[in-house]
Amino acid sequence: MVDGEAVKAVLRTQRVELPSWAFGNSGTRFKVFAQRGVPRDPFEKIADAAQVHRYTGVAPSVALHIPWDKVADYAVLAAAAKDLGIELGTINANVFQDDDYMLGSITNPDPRIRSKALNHLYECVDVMDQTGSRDLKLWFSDGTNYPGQDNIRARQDRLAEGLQAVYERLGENQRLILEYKLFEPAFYTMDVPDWGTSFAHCLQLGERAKVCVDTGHHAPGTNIEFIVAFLLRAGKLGAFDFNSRFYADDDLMVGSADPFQLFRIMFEVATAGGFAEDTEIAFMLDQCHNIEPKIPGQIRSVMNVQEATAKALLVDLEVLDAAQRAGDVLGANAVLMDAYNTDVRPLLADLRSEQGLDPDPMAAYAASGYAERIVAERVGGQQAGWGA
Ligand code: RM4
Ligand code: MN
Repeated sequence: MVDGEAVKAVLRTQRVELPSWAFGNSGTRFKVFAQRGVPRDPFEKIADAAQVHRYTGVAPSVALHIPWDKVADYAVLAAAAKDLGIELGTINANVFQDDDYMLGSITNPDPRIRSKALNHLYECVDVMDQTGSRDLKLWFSDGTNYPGQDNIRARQDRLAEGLQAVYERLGENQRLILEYKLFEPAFYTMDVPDWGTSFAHCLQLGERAKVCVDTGHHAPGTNIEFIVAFLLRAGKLGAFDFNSRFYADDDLMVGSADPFQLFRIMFEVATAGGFAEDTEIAFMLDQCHNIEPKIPGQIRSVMNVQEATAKALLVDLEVLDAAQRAGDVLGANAVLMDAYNTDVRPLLADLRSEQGLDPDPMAAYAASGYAERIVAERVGGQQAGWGA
C-alpha cells in the first residue's frame, strides 16, 4: 500500500501553468463565440488566472503569448501578477498570424520573411528578460500543402539555422522548448511534425533545448506515454501542453476525453522522478474553452491533472517491480489498474482543507460572485481572442 501522506506531500509541490489565451474568446474555424465577462487585456487575463490559483492552490503561473499579450511594460504586468499572488511563466512566440507567414516563418523560402520571424523570436527573448521567464516555447505552423511545393530538406536546414540563432540568444538560465504537431495548418508536411524531429533538433542545439509534448498533437492511437518515457530517459522532456482530443487538435479540457491516457502519462512521469520539487518539466495547460465558461473550465482542468497525478503516485512500485520481474503479466497490470480505479477525490479534498483551501474548488469559485462581477464590470472595450 502506498502511503496517502506521501502522495499528498508530492501533490503539495505540484505546479500547473495556465495559458493566458484560455481566458480569451476562442472557437473553431467556423465561429468564435463571445462570452460575457471575457478579459479585454493581459491584465484582466492574469486576474482571471489568479482566480484559478486561488481555488486550486497549484496554479501560480500563467504563460503569455506574444503578441496576443503585448504590453508597453512587462515589468508592470509582472508586478500586477505578483500583487495577485501569481507570476508570469513561459513565453510563447507567434509566427503564424501574419500574411507574410503564408509559406512559413523561419523555414520560409524567402530570406526576408525568415529574418522577420527570427526578429520576433528575439523580441520574445527580450520579453523573457523583463518577465523573468525561464522558457521560450516555440510552435511553428510551418509546412507545405502539396508535394513538390518546397524542398523538405532545405526547410529542415532553415529550421536548424533559425533555431540555432534563437538558442544562442538565450541567457544561461533560459530554455528553448520545441513543440511538434503532426498536421494543421499545413496538410502535406509540417516542418516539426513529431517528437523525433523535435528531439533531433533539440539534441543538436544543446542542453537547454527540450521537447514539448502537446497531448493533442499526435495521430489517433499514438502511444503518448511511450514518447514521454523515451524523452524522460534522454533528459529531453521540457514541457507538457495538456489538453484532450477526440479527433485532431481539439484543445478540450485535459482528462476529459481519456482520463486513463492522462494517468498512463503521469505514471511515466512519476516513475522517472518527474514530480520532484526541482522537476525540469513544465506542466502547462494549452486549451480553449469554446462553449464552456473559461475560469471554471481551467479549475476543472487543474483538478483533472491533480487527480491523474494522485492516481499515478498511488501505484505501488515495489509490488509492481516484483510482479514485473516475476513475469506476472496479470499481477503487474492489476497493480496499475488498482491505482487508476482508486477514487482520489477524498484525498484531494483533505489536502485542500489542510492547505486552507475549500475542498470543492468548483463550488467555491461559483459561490464567490467573481463570474457575475466580471460580467458587470467588463463592459465596452475589445474582448481578447483570436477571431475566426
Ligand atoms: C498551437 C500550439 C501552441 C499554442 C497555440 C495557441 O496549436 O499548440 O502551443 O501556443 O496553438
Ligand atoms: Mn500547444
